[in-house]
Amino acid sequence: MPCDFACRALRLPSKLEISEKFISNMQSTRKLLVLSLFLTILPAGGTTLYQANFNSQPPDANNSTGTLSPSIGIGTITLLGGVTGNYGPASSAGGNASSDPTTTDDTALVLTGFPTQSTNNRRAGFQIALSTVGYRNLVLQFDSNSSASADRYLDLQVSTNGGTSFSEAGLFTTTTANNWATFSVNLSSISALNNNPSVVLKLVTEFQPSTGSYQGVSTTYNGGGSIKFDMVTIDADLIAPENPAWVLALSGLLALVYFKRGARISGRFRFSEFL
Ligand SMILES: [Ca+2]
Ligand SMILES: [Ca+2]
Repeated sequence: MPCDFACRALRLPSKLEISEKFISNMQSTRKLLVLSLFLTILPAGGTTLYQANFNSQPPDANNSTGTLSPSIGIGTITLLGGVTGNYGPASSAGGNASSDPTTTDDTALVLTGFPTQSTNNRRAGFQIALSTVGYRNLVLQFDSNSSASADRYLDLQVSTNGGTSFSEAGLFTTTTANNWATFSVNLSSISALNNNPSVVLKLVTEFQPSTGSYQGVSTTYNGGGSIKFDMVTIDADLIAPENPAWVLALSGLLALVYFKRGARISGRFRFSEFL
């Protein structure tokens, strides 16, 4: 309705102006309510916490050079048990390739110099030290390619105290030589790995189970065999931050105001008009 003389003199808003302003306020209230509820129920989602593709950073068009520095995230690789680390191509003519999507300068970590037969069980390989603070439900995945005389068993051990102690977490078996294969293990059942600043994952060669000796992939074991690694990846779920008390309180207050005012005008507006 138009504003009459007295209304204009006092600069009072008309009923129409009041209704428009009220609707605008209600719409703003709805947006805040939706935002606060979104903050309250923010879900966790999978993400790559760490990845090492061993490719040079930046690329140098030479797949015999590379780096132990991660391509994603933060973590430190250390070689164990006296093995020698080199870099080499992650693909070869006539053979398959690792899962690294890089098409040029695709490099793998190549470990050689493994223990002589029946010595240093679960000692030779490499480890990754990293923090999982803010993450949970870890999944380790890696590609490997072993020569015929390399040990066929890779043992995964995990530490939740910076390497002071380790526990068994998986055993991976390779029976086809010179073949890239992808291995994966879900570590979500080990809750101590979650949100932990001192996680260490260790991949080391292991004797054939229940025996005291290594077993070659497809021929007699020889410590001079090699094992290549690529795309060592740790995926995890981001831990949603707990909403502070004021967000929860605001959510409740906005909900109360919204529905109380909505009920008061229920005869004039439908709820759907605010959606
Ligand atoms: Ca390179
Ligand atoms: Ca690579």
